[in-house]
Amino acid sequence: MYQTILYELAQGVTKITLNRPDKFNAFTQQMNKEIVTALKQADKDPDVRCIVITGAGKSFNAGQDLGEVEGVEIDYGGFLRNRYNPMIVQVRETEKPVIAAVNGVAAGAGMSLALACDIRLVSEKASFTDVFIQIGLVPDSGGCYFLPRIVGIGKALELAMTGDKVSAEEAYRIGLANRVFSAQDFEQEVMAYAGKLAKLPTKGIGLIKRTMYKGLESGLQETLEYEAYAQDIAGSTEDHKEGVRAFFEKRPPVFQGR
Ligand code: T3D
Repeated sequence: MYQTILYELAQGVTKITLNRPDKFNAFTQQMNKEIVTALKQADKDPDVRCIVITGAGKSFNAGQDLGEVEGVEIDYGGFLRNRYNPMIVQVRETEKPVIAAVNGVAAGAGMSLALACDIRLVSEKASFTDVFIQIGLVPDSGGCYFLPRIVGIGKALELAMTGDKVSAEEAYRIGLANRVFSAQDFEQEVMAYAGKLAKLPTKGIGLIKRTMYKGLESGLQETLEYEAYAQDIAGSTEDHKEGVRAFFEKRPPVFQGR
């Protein structure tokens, strides 16, 4: 069904692999579209309780495929509105945790995609580069939104203005990476981490995602009210009941994700 990505589901975790390794998994129009479709598919499927986005081969993603745009007159605004913005919005609207498993370099819009994900797990061989400026462009695909929120405005401006490469170690130090794993164990560690998330109350995690991102945009009163609204929903889930029951029965809870 997919031509530029791989879609695999096992034990509650969907792995979406960007699969153009000879081009460092650079985005084509087809790939932008397929990522949106795959995220919607995973969001709708009750068997999916965590989503991992990773890259095939040596890199995570090198941004726009420059071969596709070289020498072509481009309506840059339209390009982003039609291709990249829907992809980024879909990552955020997906009511399941989305992990970027950054196996190698994440450049340009590839870095922005990783930033849009909820959690970034990084191989020791990974790096990030906000490479846009090196071709005279502005960070897009949410880069100007996510980066200052994750690392602070001073560091964000530095990374965007220079396009300098950030190593995995530095990414962890500045809060860009949640965890760094050895390259050898990377896939196994990522799947173990994702597997743990997939066993937690999925509905509750979706509500945390929605409420916390909304909190970033709102004042205290509005956030308090939204928390109350979200808690009404979380409080009526089977997983909430199971959590309380398990506490009193002194056993580990078994969450079903609903
Ligand atoms: O129209 C618009 O552009 C608007 C949309 C913007 C969204 C964006 O993402 S703009 C940013 C576009 N991306 C870039 O400018 C990144 C270009 N690539 C690089 O700077 C470097 O390749 C990397 C830093 C990503 C990796 O460097 P390195 O030294 O590890 O690898 P390499 O040798 O440069 O690349 C390896 C191969 O991947 C190479 O192919 P070859 O020569 O072995 O056949 C290279 O051409 C290919 N590749 C890497 N990036 C792209 C690419 N091919 C097409 N498009 C790419 N973006």
